[in-house]
Amino acid sequence: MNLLIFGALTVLFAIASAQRGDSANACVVNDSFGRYCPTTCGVAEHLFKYTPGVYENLDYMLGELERIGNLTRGAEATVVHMRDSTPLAQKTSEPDMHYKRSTSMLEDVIRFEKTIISQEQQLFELQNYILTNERKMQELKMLARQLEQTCSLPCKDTVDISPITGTDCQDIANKGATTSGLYYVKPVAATEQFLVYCDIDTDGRGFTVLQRRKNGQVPFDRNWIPYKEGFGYLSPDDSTEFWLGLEKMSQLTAKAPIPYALRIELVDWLGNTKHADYAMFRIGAEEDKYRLYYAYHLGGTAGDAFDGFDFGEDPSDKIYTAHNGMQFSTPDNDNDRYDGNCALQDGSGWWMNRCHAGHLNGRYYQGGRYTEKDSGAFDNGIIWVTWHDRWYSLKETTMKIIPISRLTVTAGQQSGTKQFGGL
Ligand SMILES: [Ca+2]
Repeated sequence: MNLLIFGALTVLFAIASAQRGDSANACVVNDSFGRYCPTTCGVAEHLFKYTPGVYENLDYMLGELERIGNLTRGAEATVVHMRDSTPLAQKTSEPDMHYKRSTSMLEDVIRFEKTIISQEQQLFELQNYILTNERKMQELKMLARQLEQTCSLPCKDTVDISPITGTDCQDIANKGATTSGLYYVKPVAATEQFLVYCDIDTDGRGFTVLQRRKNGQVPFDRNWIPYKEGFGYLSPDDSTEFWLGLEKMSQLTAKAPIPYALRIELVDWLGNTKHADYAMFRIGAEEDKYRLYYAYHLGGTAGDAFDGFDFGEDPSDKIYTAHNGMQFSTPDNDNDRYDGNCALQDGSGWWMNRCHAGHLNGRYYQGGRYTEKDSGAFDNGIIWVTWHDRWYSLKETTMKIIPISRLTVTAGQQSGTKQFGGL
């Protein structure tokens, strides 16, 4: 643009100066143009006549061109200044004030936009939080209503305990008790009476229950004192798990004037029921670590796991897994015949040998089947290997005692309809 303007100006100056220079010369008439044609001088005269106007116009145009030229140069300078000052403003510590101000404003705008977006996000999250809380409150209100309905029913905080007492449950049944439930017994060797669950059947047999597993709600991973004193819950409807306690078991059996039979009842996860009976069952005193004694296996459908089991790994397996004559062991009181601690490994209390073939205080495994991975390498379930293998944990167990003379139901005794082993 610049070159074009200067070019145009140069041409105009050249024309103007040429015309002015020529106008000073006088016209020389030349007749050879003829009478009907204007002479050279006529043309010159005509030309001179218009010259002042042309000059005037030219001067005006020059002025205009110069003004435009000046304006263009100014605009160009501004553009150049802007172009040059931008990087300068970015680099120098004291940038152009306008640039600085506009940049700062822009940054503010961006910052505000970010803040707005962030706050919108926070609002969205808070709204969600409120909705979740409202839902939870609705659920809680519903639960509260359900609880109110439940609590409006009269609560039963007492248990009916029969006034009939005796030395054991058979004694109580002999005195006329016909229903299973909670009774106080006072064995000959006991200084105080204590509560037991009596399993009394229609044949008038009264079993005193020592141990009950049925749902895994009571942990059996306990130490010496709880196993001595007893733990779990006695309930009148046989709905809870418990361990009566070694001291009571010892009081019931060790110095009893009549020999006892131990009946073990087992239920697997298919609902099958089996049992094992042992004659002359008794539990020693605490000084002898509540040692297990029995005379022999009376029979039953579950096999004799207390006699040990040959797992096929070592011929000595059977001897080292027999339970008769074993002292009781708990994780904190190792009385087993193993270099290690069976009760600690299995997390239970039991008459451990090295270690067991029958283990009714083992860990409760829902569904029965478990693996070394589940148990930490040890067969620590509720085991009776003469029925199910040691990686199968039984669903329910009962250990109960009865005077051996009453174990077998004989004809003419009470209703007399059941035969031996009938459950
Ligand atoms: Ca040991």
